[in-house]
Amino acid sequence: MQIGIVGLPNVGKTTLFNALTRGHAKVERYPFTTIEPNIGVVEVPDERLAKLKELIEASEVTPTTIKFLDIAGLVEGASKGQGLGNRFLAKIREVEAIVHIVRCFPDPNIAHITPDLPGQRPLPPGQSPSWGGAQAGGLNPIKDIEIINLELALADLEIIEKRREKIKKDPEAKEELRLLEKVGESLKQGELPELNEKEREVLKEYHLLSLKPVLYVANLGEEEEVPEDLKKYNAIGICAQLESEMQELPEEERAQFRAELGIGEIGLEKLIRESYRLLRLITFFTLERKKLRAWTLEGGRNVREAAGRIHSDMEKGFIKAEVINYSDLIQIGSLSQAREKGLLKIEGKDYRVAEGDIITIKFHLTR
Ligand SMILES: Nc1nc2c(ncn2[C@@H]2O[C@H](COP(=O)(O)OP(=O)(O)OP(=O)(O)O)[C@@H](O)[C@H]2O)c(=O)[nH]1
Ligand SMILES: [Mg+2]
Repeated sequence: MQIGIVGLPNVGKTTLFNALTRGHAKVERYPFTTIEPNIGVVEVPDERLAKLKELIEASEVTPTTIKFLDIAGLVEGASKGQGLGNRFLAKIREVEAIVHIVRCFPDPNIAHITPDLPGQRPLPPGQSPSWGGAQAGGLNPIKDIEIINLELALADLEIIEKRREKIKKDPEAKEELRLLEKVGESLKQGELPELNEKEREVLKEYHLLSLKPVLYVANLGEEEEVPEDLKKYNAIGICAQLESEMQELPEEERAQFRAELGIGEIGLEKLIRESYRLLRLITFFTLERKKLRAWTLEGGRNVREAAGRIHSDMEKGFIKAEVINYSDLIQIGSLSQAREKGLLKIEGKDYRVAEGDIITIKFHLTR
């Protein structure tokens, strides 16, 4: 599972990335600090792993991970080549989901790159209008979100246009052409098209950014709360700076620090959990020779697709799967008893994987 972090320049993308990955990627007061994308892997906390480990006497436990990709800030006109972000839009085409970070911290020392806010400084000669509107401290989260989403939509429209040109004379591609037109029309209206499963499948190969699930994250100052108008985006609030500073502390001190500041929930765990919920992700487990492992899957996927998460050979050569849910296993107390009682179910490729399923894939090698 890969999640791309997007947002305007200087909004705290890398700060959040560092907090998530305990990394030390470069963070500066100035926009366009990140040029080459930062990539980091985060373990997903899951209490069930410890319980399962004990129950099945696992020798090795591997939590599931999410890969985060932190790219250069996007600016107005990015899809047309402004700024640096456009070069890296391609990088986030491959991700499964997007974390869209929005600046909500007021700090007059950190430029906020957003165009046409009242009172902005005039452009210095030779500067591109897309980021010349740097205005210190001003906040306008909704406008910021709209700028980014427009750029994502424009970048998608370009892909759709290219594809349409290519297939417009192909009599066999009529349906696809109609679908592309429908999607294009919606995006032009600033809306998301309503798509059925089949249509989504057809569109998958274009990796359209606008169709990816998005988690909006308000990067708050220490005193702020998520602004009212961001609630319609289901935004969650996090103080990236504080979270990243806290990563530097030893574990014991971190808890104390939190208590002192009155921050109850661990912000990063909240972010990961919310990502799961909003992106409708589920966790399933595998157990192979006492090696327990957790995996991430989009909700609604079938067990053959789950097999593909583990290895493409398993998906290709899928025969069947043996499945028991975590809650059933915990209740019954052991795998052998579960087997005796017939609670280990044999499922075919169309079985829809449920949250907490423990799965053993039977497959043959197709090569
Ligand atoms: N006050 C405050 N400053 C923050 C917060 N998060 C980030 N910053 C500061 O904002 C500046 C930009 O942070 P970065 O993490 O580099 O931002 P970015 O979005 O990765 O920027 P680009 O890579 O240039 O697009 C740095 O000076 C950070 O210390 C925050 O929550 N509060
Ligand atoms: Mg950065």
